Amino acid sequence: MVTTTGPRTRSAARHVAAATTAALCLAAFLAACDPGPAATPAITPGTAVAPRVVVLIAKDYSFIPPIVDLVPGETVILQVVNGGLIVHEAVVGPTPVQDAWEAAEASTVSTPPGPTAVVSVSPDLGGVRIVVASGERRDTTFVVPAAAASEPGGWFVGCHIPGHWAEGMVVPVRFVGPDGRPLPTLGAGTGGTLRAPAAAG
Ligand SMILES: [Cu+2]
Repeated sequence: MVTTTGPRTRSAARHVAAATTAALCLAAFLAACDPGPAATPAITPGTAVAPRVVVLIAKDYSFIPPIVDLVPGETVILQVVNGGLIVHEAVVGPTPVQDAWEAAEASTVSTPPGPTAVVSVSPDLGGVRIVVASGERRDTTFVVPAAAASEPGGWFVGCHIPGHWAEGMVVPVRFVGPDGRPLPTLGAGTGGTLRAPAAAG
């Protein structure tokens, strides 16, 4: 058997070398461009003088957007729009707050149609609760606690009108810095699995 290193073989070798070089360049390019943790668009944190508007749209039975970005320490105007056919609410706060409202409102499950039943929770577990009738909008000014990102379990926006959380009316809060980069957090708000409130089992 005769082997040669004729023009075709040398040409193939050049192609292999070129392909290898291209692969190495691509790898170097991708390494240089590694974006790290997913970033959201930069946020200008709200202040007492110039609160940032955060729009939450409630539907039957979900929230838009699917993740709510908040900057610890900022002042926001929570603008809750109910685009559904029935009353909804937006409870904003950490897991204990969500659990408290779920338990409190469970007692209203058999109330007849009409005005929303009056329910309450311990003031230290109140968080922010914004009840909005179908087709209406309510604006609420809220200062995000500076230490919110370090609370275990994460923060959520949820609706606790009986059955609504279970239907899917809960979205996580993602705490981010002013540059839009997610902050280290102990909670599930950066994409972990949402669990049902304690009262719902
Ligand atoms: Cu609801």
